[in-house]
Amino acid sequence: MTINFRPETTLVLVKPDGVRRGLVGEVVARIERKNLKLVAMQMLRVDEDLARRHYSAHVDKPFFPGLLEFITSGPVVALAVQGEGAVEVVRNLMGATDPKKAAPGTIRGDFGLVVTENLVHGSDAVESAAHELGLFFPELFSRTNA
Ligand code: D4T
Repeated sequence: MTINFRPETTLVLVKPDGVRRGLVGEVVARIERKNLKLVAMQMLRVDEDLARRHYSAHVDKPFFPGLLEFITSGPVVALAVQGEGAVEVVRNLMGATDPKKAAPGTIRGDFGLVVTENLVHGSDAVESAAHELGLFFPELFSRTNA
């Protein structure tokens, strides 16, 4: 089975801190009540290879080693989320990268405190969403249906 990338589709991760703190349902509920559609969902452990692919833009950043250790530290929940403007809508639901600056009412604003444990990931553009959906759901999303 494959899933079409249209309507616009984005990748959301509930990161290891979000899973450890029991916030999977909270994140899913916020996505659903926004009337976005959940089209795939999987709990998995991110290994070092997947982490390096997913965070390839950050390999040279000083925080990369810590980021690698964190994202591989426990299971994550990957979600494929669909709807008009899904990429931007999800980023707005999540709030700013640094939870200290994230507005109250957003996921990071309501539940996060430090940037190294910011609970969720959402693709930052339609193009990166296609790439990331292929990484986390290779059987469902491939470049051929992008
Ligand atoms: P992700 O990619 O997790 O959705 O986060 P953002 O898109 O909002 O932010 P990002 O790509 O700039 O950062 C990726 C990831 O690295 C962590 N991080 C970030 C960190 O540990 N220390 C830092 O100083 C920064 C800037 C948090 C998110």
